[in-house]
Amino acid sequence: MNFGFLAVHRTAVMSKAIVAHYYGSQPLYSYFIGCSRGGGQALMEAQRYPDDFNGIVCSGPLIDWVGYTLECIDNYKAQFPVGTEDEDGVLTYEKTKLLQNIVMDNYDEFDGIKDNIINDPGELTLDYTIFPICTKEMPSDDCFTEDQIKVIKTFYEGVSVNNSEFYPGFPIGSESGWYFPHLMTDTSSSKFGQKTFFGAFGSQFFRYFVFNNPDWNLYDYDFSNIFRDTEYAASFMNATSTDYRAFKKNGGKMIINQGWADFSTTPFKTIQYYNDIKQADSELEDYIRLFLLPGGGHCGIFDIGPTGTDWLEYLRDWVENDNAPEKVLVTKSENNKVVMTRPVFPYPSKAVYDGKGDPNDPNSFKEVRK
Ligand SMILES: [Ca+2]
Repeated sequence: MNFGFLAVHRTAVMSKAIVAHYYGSQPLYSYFIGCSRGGGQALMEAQRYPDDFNGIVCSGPLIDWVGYTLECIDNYKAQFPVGTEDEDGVLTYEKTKLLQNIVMDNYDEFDGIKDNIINDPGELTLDYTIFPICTKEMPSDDCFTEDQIKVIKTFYEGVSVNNSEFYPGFPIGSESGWYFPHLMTDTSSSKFGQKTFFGAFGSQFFRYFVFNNPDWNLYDYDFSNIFRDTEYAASFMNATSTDYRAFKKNGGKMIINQGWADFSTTPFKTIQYYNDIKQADSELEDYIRLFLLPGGGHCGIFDIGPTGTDWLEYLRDWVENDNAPEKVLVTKSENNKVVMTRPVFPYPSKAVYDGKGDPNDPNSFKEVRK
């Protein structure tokens, strides 16, 4: 329970008591900012303890632990289909580079700019015929084996249970981040009995949160039991509630932001969830807004596009001055110098290039509502 939802709440209560004791008065405003697991904590706070914070920044959130970890396992099984100790992964580092190059050659300029950034992966459908297939006898550096295509498909298509999507896969443009957590064999993971970071992450969740069984083996698991098996773990781990009535009533404000090239918490889940909470309250944009960051990685890791901005300042202006964020400027820096600035708009709006201006200048983009 502490890890699931109580710890942040208790920390907030204690911190406010310390502040009040030291300064002699309660803080005027309290803010929370968190990414990944911290993004999940951000949602949990707004859902369960809507009095704790006036404003919350939720970045790249891990919303649904069950779906996320099942995807980790599904991807892991695709990459290591046999499960023996000496097994090499199907998709190699070199092939992820080839994959990135082919994807960028085919989709980068769809948004009008050749910059390795896919502006809106949600509008694209991947055509698998762009990937050259090796003949059985002739594996080579510039083609994929059928097995490698299978891994790639698993990553893009997410995890299905009983033939329907259980958790969405990764977008076009996120490939450069795939290798490190999902494919790279790593000795710090092998002590958990899996070869990769995410393999370990997924199986540890099932071992200790779902089954309470250290011998649980991901290769033996029948996915069709997932709903029944995870009901209890989901009840305290998942931040999937769509009920923000109390947070809204208290005047709470939340900015959610999500990298479009996130290789860990897929943006498709964040968008799905945002659409769900929007469905629950048509006035959602009055107090919760989502910003999608083209080329943004996971919490600043493997960013391709511009993601630098002061979210807290936008949030503070919203909470304290009632200035809702209509447009956020994000920057990309090289050697401590800003080389690119672009605007992002609250979803479902997006920034679209005007086709002629300097692509590093925010004035070359206009807001288009989907
Ligand atoms: Ca582009």
